[in-house]
Amino acid sequence: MSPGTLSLLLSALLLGACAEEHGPAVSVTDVRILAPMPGSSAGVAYFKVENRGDAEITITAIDSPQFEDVQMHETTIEDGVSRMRQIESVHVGASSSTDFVPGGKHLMLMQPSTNVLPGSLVELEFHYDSGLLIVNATMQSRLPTQ
Ligand SMILES: [Cu+2]
Repeated sequence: MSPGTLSLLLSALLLGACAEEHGPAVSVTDVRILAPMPGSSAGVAYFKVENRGDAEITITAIDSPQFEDVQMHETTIEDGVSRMRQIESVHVGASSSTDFVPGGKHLMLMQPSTNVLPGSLVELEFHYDSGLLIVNATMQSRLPTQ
């Protein structure tokens, strides 16, 4: 083996280690899935989408095998009244993150395809640009708002 070949091999190894250390560019963390309120059939999910990459990503859809209808929504206050509307896509800038939180962007989980109860595992499939990210979280029960 020539010294040149050896140094090429070494740099390939170093590059590999580097890529592993940085992990995936897009991740979803702090996932909270809440069961429907009494009298409602829609669950809700909150989470943080983190984009450590150097290009903006666009989330075009989020699906779940446990629900027939999953919609991204955004709550806004108009004339002192809280309203929510469906949003078709969500952008997450390079080296940035977007939060889905109560009172802001959130995910509505509607028309359960199985008997989803508190304690059930729910899978969320995030479709963005050419990527797909799957996360699982346990549905939590919640008390009605006071
Ligand atoms: Cu909503």
